[in-house]
Amino acid sequence: MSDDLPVLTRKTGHVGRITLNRPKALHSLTEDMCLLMSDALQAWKDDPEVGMVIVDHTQGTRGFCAGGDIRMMAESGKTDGQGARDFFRAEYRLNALIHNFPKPYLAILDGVTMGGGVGISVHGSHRVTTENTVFAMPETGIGLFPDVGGGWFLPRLDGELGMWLALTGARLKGSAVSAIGVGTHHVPSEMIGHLVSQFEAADLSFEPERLIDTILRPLTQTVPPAEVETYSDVIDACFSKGSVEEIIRALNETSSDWALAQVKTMETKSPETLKIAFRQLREGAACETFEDNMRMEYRIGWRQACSPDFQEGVRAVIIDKDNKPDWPSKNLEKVSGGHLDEVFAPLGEDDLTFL
Ligand code: QUE
Repeated sequence: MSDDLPVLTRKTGHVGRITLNRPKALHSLTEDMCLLMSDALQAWKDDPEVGMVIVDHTQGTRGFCAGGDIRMMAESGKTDGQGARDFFRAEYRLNALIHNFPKPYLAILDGVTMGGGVGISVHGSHRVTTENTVFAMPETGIGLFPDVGGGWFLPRLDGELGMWLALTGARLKGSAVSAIGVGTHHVPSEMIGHLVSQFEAADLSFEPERLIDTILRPLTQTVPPAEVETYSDVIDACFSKGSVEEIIRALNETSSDWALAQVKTMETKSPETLKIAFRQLREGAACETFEDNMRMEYRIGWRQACSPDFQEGVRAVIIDKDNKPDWPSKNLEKVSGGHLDEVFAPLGEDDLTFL
């Protein structure tokens, strides 16, 4: 193991350890990081010495994983977008590997967990949150869409919570992330070191699931309902509508200040990707397999890599940081169904295949 790799992998006891190590970019994922993680998981899948996998980030650094290599993708999108597509392919294959991983896979979300960071955690069996967890799927704010399996897990959260998260990019903090089921266990940050040591010292060769549960239980706090759950009725009534325009109309027709604030937030997002995300979540809800959903997302990503909205979103939020995108797609009315059909169309020979 070399300390300067962007992902550190090693076996300690019966635990396969993956530690994200790109602190300057809040551990956001590059294609190399996805490939390193995939190689480790492939090796550990059938390794009898490995009873579980733990994913975390280097101690003393901020963030669990802030997303993907957005600057690279935007640069690539200025030309043919091939670099972005190669990244998506590596990342989505990793997401599927985690979804299908046959052993306990525990991610420690002790910091910012957005986009790509959600994709390497939410599809595993165990997700530990702490008071430092900040969760979001913020992609519609940069002209991307809530990928990494968002089409799969978001519509499978309670009611229309996932549609709300996708369209507003809302951030949830601390125990709220476990309250809505994105996390499975809420543990104080100061106990994480102790938690990992216990896994490392455990004999996981027999019934690892039960032993992991026994270790986690005494450190897990019961969590109060998330504040957003106060608004479940409004969310379910409005975000269940048949289009983004109808959702906005329904929110505007309520007398709730909270609902109006959601409209204001959605008005700052890319109109093109609001409509893409809406259709992605509805189609993802109907997908029978995770792989079908990822194939859909790869089709979208393939086109969106070269979208002018993506260029402008990255300029406004990541590069210039003025947070004032002037979206080329203009407004919801101008984003046609025909354009969406093109974004979602099969890629023929280029369709994503899973090994
Ligand atoms: C949407 C995104 C990302 C984002 C902000 C968004 C994303 C991402 C980052 C990010 C944040 C801090 C860093 C960094 C990247 O921000 O994917 O390198 O230091 O990686 O609104 O999708």
